[in-house]
Amino acid sequence: MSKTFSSETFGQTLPSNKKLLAWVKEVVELTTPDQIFWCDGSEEEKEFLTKQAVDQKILIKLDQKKWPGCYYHHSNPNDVARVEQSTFICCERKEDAGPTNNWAAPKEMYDKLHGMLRGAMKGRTMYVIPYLMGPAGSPMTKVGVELTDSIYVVLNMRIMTRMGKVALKHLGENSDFNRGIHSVLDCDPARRFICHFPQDNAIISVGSGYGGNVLLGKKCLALRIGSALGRNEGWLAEHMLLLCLEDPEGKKTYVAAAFPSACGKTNFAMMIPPESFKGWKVTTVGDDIAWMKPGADGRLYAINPEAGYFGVVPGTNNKSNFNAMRSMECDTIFTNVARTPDGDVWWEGKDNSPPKDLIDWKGNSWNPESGEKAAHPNSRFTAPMKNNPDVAEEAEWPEGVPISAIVFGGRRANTMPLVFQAFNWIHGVYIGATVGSEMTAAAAGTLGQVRRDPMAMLPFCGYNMGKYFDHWLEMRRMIKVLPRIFHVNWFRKDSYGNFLWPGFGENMRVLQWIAERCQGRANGLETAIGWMPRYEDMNMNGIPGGMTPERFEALQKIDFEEWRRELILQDELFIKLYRDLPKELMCQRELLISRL
Ligand code: GTP
Ligand code: SPV
Ligand code: MN
Repeated sequence: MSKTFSSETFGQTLPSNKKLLAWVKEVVELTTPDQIFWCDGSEEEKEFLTKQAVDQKILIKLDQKKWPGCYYHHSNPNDVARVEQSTFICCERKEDAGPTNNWAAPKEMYDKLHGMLRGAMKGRTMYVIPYLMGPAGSPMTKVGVELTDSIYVVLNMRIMTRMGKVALKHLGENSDFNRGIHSVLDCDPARRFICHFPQDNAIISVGSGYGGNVLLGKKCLALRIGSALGRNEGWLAEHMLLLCLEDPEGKKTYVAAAFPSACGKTNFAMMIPPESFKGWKVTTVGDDIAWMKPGADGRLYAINPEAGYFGVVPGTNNKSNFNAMRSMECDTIFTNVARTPDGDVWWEGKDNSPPKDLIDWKGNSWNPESGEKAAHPNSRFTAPMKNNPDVAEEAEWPEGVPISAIVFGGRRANTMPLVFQAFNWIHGVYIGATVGSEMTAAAAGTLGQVRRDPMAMLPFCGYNMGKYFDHWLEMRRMIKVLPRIFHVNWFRKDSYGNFLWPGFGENMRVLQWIAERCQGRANGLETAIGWMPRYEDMNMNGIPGGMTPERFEALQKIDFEEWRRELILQDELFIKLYRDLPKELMCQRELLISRL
């Protein structure tokens, strides 16, 4: 092996784990980096790497008075979001990946990727990043090791995961760890592949340097590989936020919620209740991913496998998400927002006064008259979880939190009411399986188009979606105290195109109804689609702009013409999945039609 930086710079010795050493050696021989850097996760290492990143112009240092410990990164303009068309599940049989995933045979894909990786790190440094998904000491925690030639990936992974020595210690001599290889190559979209090998617990990502494509612990391990592991091991890996709601008597209710990318998970998880909700408090367990497993007491327990937030920036301000603003005040990496020459940052929706001399996300001076956005709509902040003033103490609990409610939601201008509750678990699985949402900038694709995004997992399920629904139905047998299931939509619009619901902190009103339904305290009306609150069942005190019964009726309206269309759209997914679709879901569909 060539030179190992950190053993010289920080006195770190190489781990003794033979499987790990042998695999790193193999990848070194394939990619031939000039140097190998074993990350230990220390502060000294962070300083050293940050300085290098600044010297290499990968990071720009922000004004340290305004933004202590914060840095800025421009990604390649061709590389600003996840790319679903380049994301593959590589298992032996195509039908195991299912009709909603891109599939390739493992051997062919390995050959192709190894060909691209051969000599790819020549002249570069290969960083070895051992990391944990989950709190140290949790029985649910998994170990991953990412080998990457991107210093930006290292600095992001050290925020997003528990990284370095802590992970090597957890791993010990065990050979059970996820093997991740990442190389930016020449960042050519034509040579961009994000590939998962569930049977080998392995990931290879090439040709990108951005977010979910390259921070391999996040979407690749915690969701795609994780969902496949969960199916075999009896748990669920979900694209869900986790929050703790505490009522004025101090009673805590834990809620998990799945909304598609850029549809409000971070905002809901960090919500601050309106003034009129005296004594109510929301704390954040997680904002993107939940791993959920039945506990010995029969309840469903969830951990957040991450240690940081990779959050959407545009639209974030002190009013919409106060805790996100606090989270990004220090030790944060900003990617693709707008900046000023003197080290300040700005984005659409921050405030109404863009500073003079703004430099847009592409690095060009920005002209407010150009009609172009200064910050990319999918620009992000990477911030440590502990920056959040309202982070839940439970985020570090190895056993996780017992879930009372599971909430599904999408971004829908019509059809979907503000909130309704499923009749039971199977009906809830049907509601989750049929979630539709308008596409957002979080993935390259057609903005605004409604597509089915079952359980917000369409881009993240690592195996056949039909089998995944089966797994959800199977879980019912393993959970004795079943969480109640709900559906929400913050995005319904009136005929003028304005949101009918104020959203953000005001979502507390919906959350209160949900929590009280779980406790059997709140009333609801049985309707064709589920249980719904009436106007008088929700606390509407002090809603900005007011909420009349008429407006609430528009929000909750079940429009039969819209639902007829909705059922046709649901059919598209069901037909695609027909081979493996559980009968229970077809049956739920028939029941819904007969009720409507
Ligand atoms: P990913 O990180 O991509 O998984 O996204 P996310 O689900 O965490 O979404 P996030 O909370 O970052 O919100 C995305 C966008 O939706 C932001 O621009 C928010 O301002 C907007 N948004 C969030 N909550 C609400 C809401 O209640 N109402 C409205 N109208 N917009 C919202
Ligand atoms: C998402 O797209 O759901 C994200 C951002 O959370 S990324 O990490 O890029 O996948
Ligand atoms: Mn996400």
